[in-house]
Amino acid sequence: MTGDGFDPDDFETRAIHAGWEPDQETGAIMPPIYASSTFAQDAPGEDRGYEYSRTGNPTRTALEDNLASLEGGEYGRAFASGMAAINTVLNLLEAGDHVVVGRDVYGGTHRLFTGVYEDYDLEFSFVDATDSDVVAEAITDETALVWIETPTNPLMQIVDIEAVSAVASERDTLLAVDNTFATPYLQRPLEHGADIVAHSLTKYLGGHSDVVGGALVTDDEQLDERFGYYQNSVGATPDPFGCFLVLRGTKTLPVRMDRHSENARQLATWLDDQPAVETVYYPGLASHPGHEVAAAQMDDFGGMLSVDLAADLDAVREFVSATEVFTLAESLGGVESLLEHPATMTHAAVPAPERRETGITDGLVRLSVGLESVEDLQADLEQALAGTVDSDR
Ligand code: P1T
Repeated sequence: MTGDGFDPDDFETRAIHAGWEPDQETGAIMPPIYASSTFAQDAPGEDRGYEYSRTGNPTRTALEDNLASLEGGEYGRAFASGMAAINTVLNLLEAGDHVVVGRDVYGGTHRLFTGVYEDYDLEFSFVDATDSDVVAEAITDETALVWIETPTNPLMQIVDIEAVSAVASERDTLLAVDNTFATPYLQRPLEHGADIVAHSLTKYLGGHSDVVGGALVTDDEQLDERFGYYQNSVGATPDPFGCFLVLRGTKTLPVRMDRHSENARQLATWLDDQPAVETVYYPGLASHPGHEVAAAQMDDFGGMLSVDLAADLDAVREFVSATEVFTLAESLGGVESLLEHPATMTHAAVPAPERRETGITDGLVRLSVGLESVEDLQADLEQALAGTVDSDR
C-alpha cells in the first residue's frame, strides 16, 4: 500500500495503489518490468525474496497483490492465461473426484474439463446452476468442487453465489467462481461465500486487448500455498511485461466498467425493441430472469450482452460480418466493441446437442460493448440488422 500503514477502503484508490508504492530508490511510480529470469543470492539458499522468475517476480507480485486487494481476498496468483488459472484449480483434484459445473461456461473451460480431465478420471456434471436446488441434487460424496460463472458466457445467466455457496459448504465442497465477466469492481464472489475466484486477465482487467493472462484469488492460506506449488511446478506463469500491462489496466477498471455498463444498458434497451431481435440477454433488463439476484450481488450489470436473432444461420453470419464499429472477433472486455457467434466461435468446442440444450442457438450473437460513442454503436447495429436479418429489409 502507499505510505505507512495507509490502507484505503475505496476500490478506486486500491485499483490505482494496491500492490505497489513508489520505488524506494528511484521513486518510480509504476513497478519496473523486472526482465530478469533469475536473482542473485547472498549465499546458497539465501535470496532477497526472489530466486527465479517462474517461482516469483517482483512485477508479478505487484499484480498479484493488486488483484487480491480488488477481490477483497488475502492471496492472489497470476498465470499465463485464464485457462492456466482454471487448470490450476483442477490440479487440486484427485482421480475419482467429481465436479459440478454450471452448464453455461466458456467453451474453453468445457473443453479443458471434458477433453483433458475426463481422461484423468475426473467426472463432470454440467447442471443448471441458476437453481441452487439443482446444484445440491448434483453433489455426490465424490464431489470436490463446484465451478460456476456468473454472469455466464455467453448466455448471461445469473447464478446466486450465496445460495450455491450454502449448498456447497453444507457438503464440504469447494466453490470456485469465474468472475471474468463481472470483474471485482462489480462483483466480489469471496464476499458471497466463494472459496476461489478465477479470472481471465485478458478481458476487462487488462482492458486493452493487448495481453493474455489469468489469476486466482482466495482467502485460504492452504489453498494459496497449493496454487503456488502448482504455479511453480507447472510453470504456466505470466511474463513481467504482461503483468505490467494488466497493472496498467486495473488502474482504470472503475471508470471503464461504469462506461461499459452504461453503454451496454442503453444498447440492451434499444435492442429489446427491435423486431429482428427475438431475445436480449442482459441482466440489467428488468425482464431478465436473474435481474433481482444480479441487482443484489452485483454493483452494476457490466458490458456483455447477447441477442438471439430471429433469423437463419446464413443471415446471422451475414449480420456479424456487416458491422463496421463492432469487430468480429473472439474475446471481450477491451475498450473496443467486439461481436462474435458462439456456436461457431467461442463455443464450437461444446458438442452441438449440449449447446442446444444450454440455449446456445445458431441465432445467438454475443456483444462485448466497448467505450465508443453509444450513438455510433447503436447506428452500427441498426445498419447491420437492416442489411441482413431485419424482416422489413
Ligand atoms: O483466454 P484466457 O485468458 O485463457 O481465458 C479463458 C476464459 C476463462 N473464463 C472466461 C469466462 C472466459 O470468457 C475466457 C476466455 N473467453 C474468450 C476468449 C471468449 O471470447 O469468450
